[in-house]
Amino acid sequence: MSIIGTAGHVDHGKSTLVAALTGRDPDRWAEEKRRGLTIDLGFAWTELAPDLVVGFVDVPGHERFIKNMLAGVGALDVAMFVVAADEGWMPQSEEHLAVLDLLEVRHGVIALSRVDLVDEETQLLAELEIAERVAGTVMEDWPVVPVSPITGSGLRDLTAAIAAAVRSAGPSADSGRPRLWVDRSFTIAGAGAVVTGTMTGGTLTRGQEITLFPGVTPLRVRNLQVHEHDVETIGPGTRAAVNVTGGGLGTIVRGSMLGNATQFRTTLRVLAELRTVRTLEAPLTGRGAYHLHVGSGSWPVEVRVVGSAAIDGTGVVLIDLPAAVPLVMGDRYILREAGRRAVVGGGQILDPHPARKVDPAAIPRLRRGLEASPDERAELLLELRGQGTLVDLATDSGGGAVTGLVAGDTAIADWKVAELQVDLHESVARYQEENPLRPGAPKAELTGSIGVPGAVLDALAADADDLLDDGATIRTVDFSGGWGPAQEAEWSAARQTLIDAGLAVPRASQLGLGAETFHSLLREGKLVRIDDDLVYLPEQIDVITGHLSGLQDGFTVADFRDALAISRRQAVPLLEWLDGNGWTTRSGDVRRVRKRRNGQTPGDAPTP
Ligand SMILES: Nc1nc2c(ncn2[C@@H]2O[C@H](COP(=O)(O)OP(=O)(O)O)[C@@H](O)[C@H]2O)c(=O)[nH]1
Ligand SMILES: [Mg+2]
Repeated sequence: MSIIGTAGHVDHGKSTLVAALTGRDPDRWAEEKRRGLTIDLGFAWTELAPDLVVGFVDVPGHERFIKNMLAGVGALDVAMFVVAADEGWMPQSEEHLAVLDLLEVRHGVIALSRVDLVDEETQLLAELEIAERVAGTVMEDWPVVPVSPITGSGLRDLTAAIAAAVRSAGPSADSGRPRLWVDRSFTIAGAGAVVTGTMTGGTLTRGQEITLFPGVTPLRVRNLQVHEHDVETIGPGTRAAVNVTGGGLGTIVRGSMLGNATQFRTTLRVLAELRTVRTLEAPLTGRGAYHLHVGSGSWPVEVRVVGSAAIDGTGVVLIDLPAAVPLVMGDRYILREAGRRAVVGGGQILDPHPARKVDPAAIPRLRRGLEASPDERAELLLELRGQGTLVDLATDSGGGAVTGLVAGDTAIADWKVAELQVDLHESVARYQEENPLRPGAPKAELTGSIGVPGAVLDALAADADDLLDDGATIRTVDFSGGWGPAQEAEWSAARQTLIDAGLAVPRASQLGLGAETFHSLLREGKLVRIDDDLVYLPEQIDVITGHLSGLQDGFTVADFRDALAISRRQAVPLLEWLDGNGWTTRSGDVRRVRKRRNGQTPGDAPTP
């Protein structure tokens, strides 16, 4: 199915033509009927030719309602541009032409209406004027069809011309990314919230889950209607009413959007290419009060011109939005200046999440990216950003996937991989230099200093032949642990001190070991820590546990101290350590041995 949008100056006969073509009056509101003036969007449909059902979105032509007009033309396949033969080209003819041109609505017809009111010469002049005005625009090759819905003349030709335009436009594209910009929303007692809009990009099916943007509210499609009939599913190019249910709906406003949560994300700033309209009075600068129109929505925005002071022709702008809007690369927009009360330009979104500082070199690449496939766009965004999550790259590019280094949910551009490898090697080297006795740089520290998630760090380490990843730390393959002659000398002196002391060893802090050396010895098991200030060699621990077999059940700290010829300073922490390691158990002031060095527990029967 296809959607045809009307366009043209107020009172040129748009609504009358839609009514004549469809048999349905698109002006819905009492006020519209009373004043004979379209204020808001109107909708009608008909079977234009056998098997060619089309929907019409009828827009207001009055300049005051341009906002409503723009809400209706965001998802058009084909346009019916109307010029009254008796009035000729008027301001909103020009403005609506600019809109269709900026949105690149490629297919359509020009209805030269109200021909019953003019003579042949005036009609001819009107046709010449139209040809002049549309030259060089999207409308250049559209057929001009003289018509009068009042007398009925030309209606058959108009129908045929629209049918031909619809056929040459082809079916609305299905990219598996359903998107419906809400242009109306209301509540029906007993059914709940209903939104209407033009379906693009994919399908919606009764019962499915869908998300309302910008709030990212999960909803369920309860019912679907096309042309006032219930349907199971709607495809692209369909005007539909969608009955949704879900928590916290509140009021759904025009400019909201239905889509999949995994396929769209909102933004507050976009980088966009901008083409100004040919009627622009003064070059476009950042100083105007602008409104951005995308889909069915409009937002007051701040505009900054990038790379020059002003734009007259084409340029690039950064647009700051006052609220989150789900936008992707390639989305088309219109910019209106409230002060001039006029459409001043429009174009396509280049990057829905631009870098804080725009790189001028990125702009021509992004512009070329507009012609590219979603996959190519995703690669381009990755290339420009260096890294990004797969979901963000897919949503921003309109469904693209990237190749190359992917770690967990993060993709990294090749140049960024090279840069991160340099960072990683530098960080590891620095760490090893500053902590020569540690086993390597802890990963938790590296993820912070390099600024990547753990999965990326792992992938980088796996990729580097000269790095070793032991799970907790990363070190260079040639890292010896930095155990030099100075540490060796400290250690052998301390070891001798311990041996010379028997079991009555000095305090650990008096062994003359540096903190790094000390911790390294503990880590390697060359020293056994009993408490903060007491250590033994492993062979001394063997001697101590060997003494246990000589002790009777119910031995005291003093018994233990005397048996080992040590002082209370060593005996108390040693016994606590023995308790903790299952050698002894304490009850009150006395202990009993649970385990002896020969492996027998005291209660075991003696082996024969
Ligand atoms: N004589 C004549 N009047 C027309 C024709 N088409 C529209 N009108 C009248 O022009 C006025 C504006 O038409 P309308 O469809 O509301 O214009 P719109 O603002 O473009 O939607 C109405 O009074 C119509 O009856 C036509 O072909 N011939
Ligand atoms: Mg109208």
